[in-house]
Amino acid sequence: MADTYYLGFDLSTQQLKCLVIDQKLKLIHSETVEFDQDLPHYNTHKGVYIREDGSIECPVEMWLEAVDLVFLRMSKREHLDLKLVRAVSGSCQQHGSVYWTSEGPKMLETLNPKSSLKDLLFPSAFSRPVAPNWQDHSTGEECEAFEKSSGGPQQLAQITGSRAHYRFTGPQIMKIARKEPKVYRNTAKISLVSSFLASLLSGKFTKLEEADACGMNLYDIEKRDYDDNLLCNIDANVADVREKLGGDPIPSDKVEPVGHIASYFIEKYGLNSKCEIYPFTGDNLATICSLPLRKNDVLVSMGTSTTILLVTDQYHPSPNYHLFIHPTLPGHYMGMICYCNGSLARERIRDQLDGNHDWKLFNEAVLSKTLNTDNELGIYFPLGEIVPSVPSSYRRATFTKDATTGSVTLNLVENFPSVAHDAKNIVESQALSCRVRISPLLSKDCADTTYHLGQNTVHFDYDNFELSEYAKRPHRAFFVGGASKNDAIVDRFAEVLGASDANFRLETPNSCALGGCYRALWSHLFFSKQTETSFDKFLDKTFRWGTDVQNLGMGSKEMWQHHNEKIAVLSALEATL
Ligand code: ADP
Ligand code: XUL
Repeated sequence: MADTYYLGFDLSTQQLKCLVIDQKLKLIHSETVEFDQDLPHYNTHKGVYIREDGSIECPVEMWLEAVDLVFLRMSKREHLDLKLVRAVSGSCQQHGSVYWTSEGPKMLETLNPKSSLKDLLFPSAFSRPVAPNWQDHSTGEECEAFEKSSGGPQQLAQITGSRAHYRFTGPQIMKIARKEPKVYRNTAKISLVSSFLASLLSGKFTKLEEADACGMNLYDIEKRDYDDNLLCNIDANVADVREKLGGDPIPSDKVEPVGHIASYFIEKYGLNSKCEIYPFTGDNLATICSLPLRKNDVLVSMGTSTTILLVTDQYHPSPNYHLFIHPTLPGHYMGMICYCNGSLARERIRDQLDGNHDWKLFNEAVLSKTLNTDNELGIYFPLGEIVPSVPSSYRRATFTKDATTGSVTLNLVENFPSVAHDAKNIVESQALSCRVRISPLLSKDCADTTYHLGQNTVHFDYDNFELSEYAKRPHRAFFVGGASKNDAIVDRFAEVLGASDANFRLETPNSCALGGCYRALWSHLFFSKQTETSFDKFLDKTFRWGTDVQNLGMGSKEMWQHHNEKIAVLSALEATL
């Protein structure tokens, strides 16, 4: 069978990347345009402009130029025949928005390949030359208005999957409507960055994609419709706001191309007129599509901060994390939990143990069987934390538990006997915090019935559950990011999370773009009736398990049970923050 190719784009903050895979998921090519380096005339710093009032924005013109440049470079690669590309999808930085004039969408439909996207579209297609970036923090007043109009953070999270956030698109559009009324009036359509790129490639204005639309504080996830009350924050003329957003988003369970590649790209760069464009989504959502993640699987990303992504069928929103509609699995959601205090907090303890920044002593402490921390627990937040939502704080405690009632008595202490205790305790408490926050998102059948946690009620964030709620184990855990190279840290995390089926470690340097490639391939096969398999099963079957992941085996069940003893203690210790 002749090879066919699938493109996955990633328009992130600092670069535009395009990966090419074949039908067997083999990576054929990777092309990147680095904004600061390759397009220095925009004078961006790490891809953005930081304004005096603190706003953070990206030049739309630069993105147009980047799209031409990435295609130009690919069209010159001898081993890459762009005629073989059957389908395209991808992902973009979440929450950013692009503002079109009424001419803009029409101009997309008549792109002349003799010119460039930038010269053809800029500035007249856009009512605003810049797009708000997810790092922007300038919408404090608007966030307040969003929470007030819905009854508070918890109610807003219940409706939209998240409480109000500066970066979310609803508050961002509201700010523009208030502070730049002329721009808002001149805006006929608004795209998310993901639907903007899909629009460029298909040569027509493309609706928002539903999973990415959950990052706006505007979309009622259970009703699967925009919430009029929330839209009202932008403009009382709700019908007009809906019109600007292009009507209902593209439902995530609809597998259909938004169109074919625009003739501009066919004539200019040699793409095939049959090449289909599938919806683009947000980068975190695409990351879960880059791995064979199924319901109750969890991805632990151990970068500077710790981010947990998990696939769930439980709609249990919280103001402390995010739920999005899953981009490819009908009836499922993606949970995203972000902790500020990940690697940096561990590094501080490492450096107290070893001034040369070596992890050896830290790791020995984490794995030590003789260092007894059984009646200790510590919380280490050098930075203010999101989950739980508290300012910078440290707590160390020893505890006793009443054998009959299970009630916990804490004894707060200044220090443990040595810093080695802190090393062991920080990894345990970070992992335990992840564990208790993912439990309500795991299906009921994840409960380990061989172990009884007891009936006492414990409090975490906005939840008061019986301890037994936390007897759930994810099916599989995937560890990625800088600190996942560290065996001691990963072993302990795996032990506390207690995945029932497997633990894996993998490198995901290109995860968002790869997720786009896989979505393009699967969507093409599904739409053309070459497969009836769902996305997760398809990827599970075709994933290169032998080469792309390292199986870390199973954690010990005894150790998982051992850490259960500290759930009520963590709840009590967090109550002191
Ligand atoms: P980001 O995506 O946030 O830029 P990375 O995924 O590259 O970050 O991870 C960077 C973090 O990984 C650093 O803060 C560092 O502490 C941590 N890290 C790197 N190597 C190790 C290691 N061997 N052991 C523990 N942590 C490590
Ligand atoms: C997610 C978020 C960031 C951006 C990065 O809510 O704001 O992860 O998506 O591109």
